[in-house]
Amino acid sequence: MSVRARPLSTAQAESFVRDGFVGPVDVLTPAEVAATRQAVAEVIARLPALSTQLYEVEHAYTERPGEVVCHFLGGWRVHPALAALVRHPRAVAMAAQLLDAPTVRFWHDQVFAKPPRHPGVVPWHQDYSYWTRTAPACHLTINILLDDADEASGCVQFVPGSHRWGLLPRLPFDAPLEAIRAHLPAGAAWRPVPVPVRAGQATIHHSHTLHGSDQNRSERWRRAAVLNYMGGHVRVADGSTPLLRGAPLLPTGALVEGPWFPLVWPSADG
Ligand SMILES: O=C(O)CCC(=O)C(=O)O
Repeated sequence: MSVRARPLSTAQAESFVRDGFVGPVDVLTPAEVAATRQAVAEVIARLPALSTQLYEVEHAYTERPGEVVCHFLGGWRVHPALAALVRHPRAVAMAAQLLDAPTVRFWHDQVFAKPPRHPGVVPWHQDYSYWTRTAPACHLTINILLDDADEASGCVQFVPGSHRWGLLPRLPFDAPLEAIRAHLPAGAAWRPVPVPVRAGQATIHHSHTLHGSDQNRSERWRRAAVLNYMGGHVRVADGSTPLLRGAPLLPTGALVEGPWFPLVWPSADG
């Protein structure tokens, strides 16, 4: 598939810089959505057996699946369809355009899955609060919806401009939705914007943009396959433990590199 090296319009790229997010943007075809949905369902069905091969399965979800959103990292290590997504031509071209870096590296993937009528929320957070073991901050997140998502089903919400608020504390995944509000900088304007997205479309956000999502009050699933990328120059800021479970130990100061963190841009299509 041939994809333009700069697939987003100037207005879309400007909205990412100004607001800290952009979307919805088109990423997957209907056939790719179906294949990714199937892959996610297969991994979820085998989560206990696969958990040691994944980077992480949300602990609170394992203990209380009826209350906490299903969330895991590292699906690309266990399912070929999720591995193929990592180098999706449109996704990597959009990451390169918005990171404005000559090379782009895959950091990790995630899945968030909310069954119909499920009370789990994703509390407001900034992704980089989970990623300080890598630096500098030059990361972004592509959140690809596998189902149509709207406010009723708990689509992702963003606070425009919050990527300029500095790094806020990291709160537990099973914290109340708005727990972060006790930690906002003085004068910060709390004006969340929900972004309804159709299956196959995505939102893309900066590593410091505050975002979260509410309960799924609908009768539909709300699943997202998430791709996290970083500039190819990002280094290990804390080499005391592997950056991700099972990944080789890299020393502090080394480039984050190797087969676990492949360069995806420039790509063969780029
Ligand atoms: O899909 C969600 O509800 C949360 C997404 C999220 O936190 C992310 O994409 O970084």
